[in-house]
Amino acid sequence: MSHDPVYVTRPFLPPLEELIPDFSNIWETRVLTNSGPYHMALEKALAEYLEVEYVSLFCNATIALVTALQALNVKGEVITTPYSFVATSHSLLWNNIQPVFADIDPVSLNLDPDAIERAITERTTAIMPVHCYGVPCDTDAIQKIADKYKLHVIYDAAHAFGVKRASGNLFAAGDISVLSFHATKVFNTLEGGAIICRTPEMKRHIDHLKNFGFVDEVTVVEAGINGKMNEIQAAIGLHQLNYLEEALCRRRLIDTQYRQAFSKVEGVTCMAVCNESISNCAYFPVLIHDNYPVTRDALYALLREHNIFARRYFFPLISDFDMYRHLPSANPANLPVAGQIASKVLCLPIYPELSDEDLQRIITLVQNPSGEKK
Ligand code: T4K
Repeated sequence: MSHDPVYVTRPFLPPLEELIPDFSNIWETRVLTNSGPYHMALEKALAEYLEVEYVSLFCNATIALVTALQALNVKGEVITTPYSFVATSHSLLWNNIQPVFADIDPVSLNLDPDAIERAITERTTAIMPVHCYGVPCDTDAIQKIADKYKLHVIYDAAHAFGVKRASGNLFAAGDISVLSFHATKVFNTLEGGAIICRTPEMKRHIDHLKNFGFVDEVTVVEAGINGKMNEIQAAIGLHQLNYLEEALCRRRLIDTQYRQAFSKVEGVTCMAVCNESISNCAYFPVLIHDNYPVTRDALYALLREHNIFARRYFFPLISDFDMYRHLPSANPANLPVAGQIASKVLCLPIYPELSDEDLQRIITLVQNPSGEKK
């Protein structure tokens, strides 16, 4: 029996008919972009939802990361994780900053604070950690290091929308957090992103930087970029917010079913459940160990044969791409944990519309990759 393809994710969208009145309004008013009413309303709604004061919307998280570094005037070297999507360290290169890779913690898969401290040199000016898969970094330990060495902290929070933490708002950590609203994320505006910062002055600065550096009609103060989110995206975002809790609930249900199903499968481990935070279940990574009947790549291929497109996020490590490999910190001996994890990880499909039937097919294949009758 052939099945429709099942991808690692499928964007959630509100019903089209709900969007039409807003699209009609945008058509009528011809206000398409440049901080129009939907843009302003989404910034306000997100600030409320995220319980933060200052949100600046962006066209995507990559441009937001580039802009965040400019807003803080970061130069020299920045310590970051090799276990992420390549946009994290690309944002450093766009600012002529040298990425310095530090190893990750084997449980959270986020930057290991001890490794951060070991990587500091006199050229270090900032730390760019990632809340990988939405799992919060050890923000207290990172802030201690930042305070001790007077470093900025820019969190790449691309995966973290919707994560709630008991010990204080995750997005209040560091100087700046950057969110992604890409189609593949828990909350999407097709493409999109946002910067969360801590002061009105910083928000003003960021808003100038995302609009070419214009302060008013006749004054340009910096080489800003065009990082603005348009009105259609902002309108979609406002509707998405209404469905967010429902979407998160379905994700959590799938997460629980995977965990139960794999709890007794030898050679498969799921990410530890973090009691300190409520997960957004943005991804469902599993680690495939040597005592599993087949290799990680064989399981990946087996799933593909069944039209199921799991992904090896984040393999290869950023530090293993040719363009980063020459950096001294990219040496695999410096990144043993990240190297191990990248060779074992497989992200299984998780999204609100994943059907029970498809979920069961995935579970059965992972439980029994050799297809033996049991
Ligand atoms: N920092 C971190 C830590 C990130 O993970 C990312 C992005 C960024 C920064 C930068 O954020 P943005 O600038 O994008 O806002 C995807 C996403 O393109 C990327 O946004 C994301 N991280 C990364 C982890 O995943 P690919 O190359 O794996 O995407 P793609 O096109 O293969 O999509 C994966 C699956 O999703 C497809 O097989 C099918 C499904 N899909 C995808 C799209 C785009 C859909 O069903 N519809 C769609 O429109 O990078």
